[in-house]
Amino acid sequence: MQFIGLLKLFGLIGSKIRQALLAASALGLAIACASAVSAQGITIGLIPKFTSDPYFVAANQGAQEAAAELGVTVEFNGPVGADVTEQANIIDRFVRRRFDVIAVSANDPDALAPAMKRAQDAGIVTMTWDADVNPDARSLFLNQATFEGMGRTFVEMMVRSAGTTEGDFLIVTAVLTAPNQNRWIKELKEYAAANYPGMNFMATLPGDEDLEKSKNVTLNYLQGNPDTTGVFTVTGIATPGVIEAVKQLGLEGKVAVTGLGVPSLIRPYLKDGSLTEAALWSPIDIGYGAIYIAQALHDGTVKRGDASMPAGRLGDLQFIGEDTILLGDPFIFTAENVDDFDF
Ligand code: RAM
Repeated sequence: MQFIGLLKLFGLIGSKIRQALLAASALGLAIACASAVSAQGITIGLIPKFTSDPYFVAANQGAQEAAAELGVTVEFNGPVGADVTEQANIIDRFVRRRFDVIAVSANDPDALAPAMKRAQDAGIVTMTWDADVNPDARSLFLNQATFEGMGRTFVEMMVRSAGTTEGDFLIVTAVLTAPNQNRWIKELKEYAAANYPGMNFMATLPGDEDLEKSKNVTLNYLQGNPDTTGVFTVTGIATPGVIEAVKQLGLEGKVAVTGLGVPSLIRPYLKDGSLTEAALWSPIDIGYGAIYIAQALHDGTVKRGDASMPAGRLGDLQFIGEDTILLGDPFIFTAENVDDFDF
């Protein structure tokens, strides 16, 4: 009886200490002497571009699911807004706490590379998911969809949404340094040039991963350019903001909007017809897959140049190129299917 009571007491103390460690790191305090390494399993730091986005909340949900299956600890921590300096600070804190793997979705491939290399020098495995850093600053990258496929998807969705293959178009992006958005923009322009040469790309404006800012840059632009045919939104959080701007100016039905969309953010617009389609992959699966890759990298069961690796319920994930693993194909949401998704 006494023994069980003692165990309970220790269990309680253990969980209190863990909570305190998590709270301290959330406040941005350096924990000089504490190690987050659990008795069993490795510790993985999962860093999103920013935390105030249901996309990244869902990624953490998938990561925790994988962590439970693998018996590892995943600490999810990122800046509230898309701030690369704060991402670097979080990496440095994870290094001091001697994490085993650091897995990042980067706001800037160059600015984050020095912190990733400091982690490598400390013997920590570094990897990326969703948005890459320079290849020498990480081992593997988990890409959500092929870059070419994304370029084609954006343009074909716009052709269907706008009902034309020509005109003047605006792109509203994330931060101007975002590696995945910059590559998608390059690919969509190349695809359009090859297939629909009447599409003119007039401007690319950053909404800085902020819904209100995405709305405001669109309002300002469309006030001066009301004959715009369509707006591409190449980051999830921008889409509702851009549609709100189009509605506010009474341009609905005249200026088409399409791009990436997180179902929970775009559902009302799909239902009221102001958005006909938007694409995404499963953010839950990208978080889940990232943790399987982190564990395999740590164990040495996957390396650059492999062909595939097993990732739990996702089955075998395929390599595309020697250091990139593919999650899958983007999925297109419409008013008919959006209720099937709960992220
Ligand atoms: C935002 C981020 C992320 C992107 C999604 C669709 O959450 O920019 O990198 O992949 O949108």
